Amino acid sequence: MYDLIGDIHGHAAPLKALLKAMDYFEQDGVWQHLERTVIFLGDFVDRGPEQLEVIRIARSMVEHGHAQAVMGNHEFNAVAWATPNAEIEGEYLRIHSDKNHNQHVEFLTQVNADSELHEEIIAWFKTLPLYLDLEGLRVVHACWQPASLQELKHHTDDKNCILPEAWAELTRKGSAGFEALEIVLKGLEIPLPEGVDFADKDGHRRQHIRTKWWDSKAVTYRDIAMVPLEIIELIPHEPISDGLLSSYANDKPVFLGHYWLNTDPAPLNEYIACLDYSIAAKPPKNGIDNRKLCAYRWSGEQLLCTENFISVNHQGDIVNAR
Ligand SMILES: [Mn+2]
Repeated sequence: MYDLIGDIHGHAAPLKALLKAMDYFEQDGVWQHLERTVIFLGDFVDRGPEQLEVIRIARSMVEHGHAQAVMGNHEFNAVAWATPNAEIEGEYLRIHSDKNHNQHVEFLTQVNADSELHEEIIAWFKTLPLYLDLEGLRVVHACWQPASLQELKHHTDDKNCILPEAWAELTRKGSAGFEALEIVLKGLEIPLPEGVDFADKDGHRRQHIRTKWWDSKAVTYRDIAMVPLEIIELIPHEPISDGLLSSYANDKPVFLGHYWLNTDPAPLNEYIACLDYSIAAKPPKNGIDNRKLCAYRWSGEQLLCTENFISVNHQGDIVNAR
């Protein structure tokens, strides 16, 4: 059975502590368990201090059959950053802007950009599937939406890995493949009703909101919006237009990462669990440090429960274990 691990973002020490807490052990450089295997939810890189060690641990587990992994938006971006744009001389599939560079600079420094190791890691990222549909459970970095997964079938092989020739199309803003990939790796955004917008924390006017797409009870835009508390009042309490959401079929549990939660670990609902508890967030200036690396120990159950979460903090202490 599977132990699912959320976004790590270069924090190897909590990763080892979490593996140890679940009775995994390292043998000949490969972490393993006698009866269980890991599924990583993506976002191995960017931000944290030990990104190469995180990749070494995850990759060796995958290559020796002790883990599976899906691609996160940060791995997708890392590949696009390193891939020349065949149509524009000197450009890359992910533009080397200051903003994109800042987001990726920790990785580029640690890996020594353009080194052999960099190339090798990018090659490994390309082997990560966009999602896993296994017996009894599903795994995707941000959003399980059948229409988007269907669209992505045009761009992936039979293991759900991006085809070599599809990278250019999937990075082309506005293409059907790009839009589908955005949803799957970064979550579902929906447009607000005609004429409604709000200012985000940087003062930018926004006409779209991130959604809690898993909330099948949400009726209004405000119910479904995933926005900071100070902004929620600006989102209208109007019924969401038809066709913007497709509620999850609730026929199999789904595991996600991506959402930087900072609550106590618990499923989002009986069928859906997010395991990203913000291990890579900045420490709070005051108040309690709630940053955790989180796992869910799945043993075949169809209804997810809080008792099966286990997480560690930056000190490697187990918090919220069963
Ligand atoms: Mn992510």
